[in-house]
Amino acid sequence: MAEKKKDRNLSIDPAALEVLAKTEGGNIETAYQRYLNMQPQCQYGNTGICCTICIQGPCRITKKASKGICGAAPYTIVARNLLRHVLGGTSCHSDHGLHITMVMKEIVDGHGGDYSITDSAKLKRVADRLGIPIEGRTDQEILKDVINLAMEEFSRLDKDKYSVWLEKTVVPERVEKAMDCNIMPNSIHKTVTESMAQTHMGMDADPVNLVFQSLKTALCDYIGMHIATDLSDILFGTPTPVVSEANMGVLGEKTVNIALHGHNPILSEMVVRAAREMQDEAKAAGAEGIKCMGICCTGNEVLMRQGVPVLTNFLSQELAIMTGAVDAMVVDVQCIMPGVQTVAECFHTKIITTIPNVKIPSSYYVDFDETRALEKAREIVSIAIEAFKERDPSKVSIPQVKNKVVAGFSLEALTEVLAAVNPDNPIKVITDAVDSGELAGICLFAGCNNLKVTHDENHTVIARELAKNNVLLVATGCAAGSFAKLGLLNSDAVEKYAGEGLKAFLNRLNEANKDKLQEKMPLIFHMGSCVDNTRAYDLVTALAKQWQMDTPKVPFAASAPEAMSEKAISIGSWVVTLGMPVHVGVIPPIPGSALIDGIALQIAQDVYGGYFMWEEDPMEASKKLLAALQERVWKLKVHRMAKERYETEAISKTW
Ligand code: NFS
Ligand code: SF4
Repeated sequence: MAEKKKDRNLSIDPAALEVLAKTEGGNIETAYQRYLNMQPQCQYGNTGICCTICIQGPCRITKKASKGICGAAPYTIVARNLLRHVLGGTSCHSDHGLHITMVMKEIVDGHGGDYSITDSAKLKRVADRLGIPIEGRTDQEILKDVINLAMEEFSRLDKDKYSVWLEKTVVPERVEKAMDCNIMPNSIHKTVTESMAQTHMGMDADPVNLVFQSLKTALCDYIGMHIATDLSDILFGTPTPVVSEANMGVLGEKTVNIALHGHNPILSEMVVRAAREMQDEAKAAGAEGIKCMGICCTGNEVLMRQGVPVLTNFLSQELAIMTGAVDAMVVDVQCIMPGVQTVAECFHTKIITTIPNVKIPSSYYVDFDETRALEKAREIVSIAIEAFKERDPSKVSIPQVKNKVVAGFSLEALTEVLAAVNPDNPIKVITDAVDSGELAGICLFAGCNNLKVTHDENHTVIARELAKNNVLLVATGCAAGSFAKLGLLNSDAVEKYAGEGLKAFLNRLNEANKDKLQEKMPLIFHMGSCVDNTRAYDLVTALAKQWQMDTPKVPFAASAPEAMSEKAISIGSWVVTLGMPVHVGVIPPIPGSALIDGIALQIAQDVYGGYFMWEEDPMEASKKLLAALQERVWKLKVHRMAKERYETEAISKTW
């Protein structure tokens, strides 16, 4: 197995391959090399049957030792590890949401500094959805209530008061389901504390109880993410269609190049603003100006709202530095490989960490104090300008690879595009196209890169296959990063890869929007960063309402073809809980227990309508996703016919 992995292509991204080829035989180490050094990886850990919860361990399940030292069975160990993974993801997303909440609390209290409400219409929409009065009130008054409620979503302790953000954003059947299964969260912090306690040595040994708690925790992930997206839109604006470009060719030979890496727009928005103001300083240093560009989800945030180009996605973050043309890499939170610092030390690049709980030894640390945000952002840009002066031209080698990107499809923006076809009921444009057979369903591509599979390959192969079969595609996170880099987020890709039905659908949108939008529709709609998976799920909710069905009948599937992080596991878990089939292209550490594996792959469907599919082969994965969509389209049709024939309401709670 390890040998096979060594022979495999490392990436299908031509820019990444170019950088890798140049350094082959050189001494700069990257994740691609470290992955090979790591082979063979431990199969106990890989399948989930290694427990390190207490320090009598590690306990591995073998033929000789069928239980942990404390007597924990494999199903307990796998389920407990799963809950710990979900906890990691949930905490990360919720911490991100909380950070934005607390910055906005400052606005409420009258010391927002450089931050203020940008999108008052979104504020009103969010408030209205949450049941907060908006009539005759100022933005400041409405925001106060929204932020107080957001803070309660983290801290509520009463056992009979439940998350409002969850209740108000999904269909009522999903809330009922969560209540029935006793997984409706009171609040994020309460659930996280419960779950950490539940996974301590000598606490819960019941695998089913642990799995249910994983789903409850995953719902907190959804709440934290939804808060992050809603508040980011209010603070920085709801994305609208934007044209940009992606891949390492966006690096300027003569500009100060600042890579924005991480997740939270609180920092990156300010750096983009400061960079725009400081062009003259860069010129005084001999540069032609300053260019910002994004990596990972901070990249997605500033692409969506500011049109900032995409430099690369997760796996190739170190390779971007190896072009010799990145002057500063500014990072906030999550998915930052510590390896970037080691690579940066071979060049003039400065790694700038900014957040108290994300530091890297030897990097620059600029404490990003939000009360002095713009001043701090200027300090960061100044470091980049200084670094530019030290750039060694003999080390610069920029792959001339870039592709046009049309992005910015928040659900609001997508709805507006659809409204050009049907102003009275925009979402019906999609449901009609599915009902008529023009579209085979909708698929969300989400998630990361993972060296266990070839970089970017699963993403692209599955997307092209689904497009050929007329599936409407939306994307977030590093999946969207892959598509951006490899030229799938533009209308040329529609010509190349879309089946006839999808083409006809997108052309109808083009025709209706031709006076409004400068660009034609892309093959895949980029909905934003990973927290913006809630935008994609809001689309599911809108479709369910239009079809008057609970979500398990909606022909919508999700795929994380190259899942890597704990966040991907928590997202996948709430997407399943909220009724969707989820394909994962890298098998998570679950199959070590046949019971837990069976729950994920099958039993989940009986309870929630959603379920997981593990499939590493991209062509097989495409077939499974298409089959899952087909089944739902068929059920939808049967129910509609029953409804028409017997003039009854469709039985919305069965599937
Ligand atoms: Ni999502 Fe976005 Fe990328 Fe994965 Fe990391 S950046 S939050 S976790 S690797 S998609
Ligand atoms: Fe081993 Fe039990 Fe400790 Fe886990 S909790 S390490 S199974 S003794």
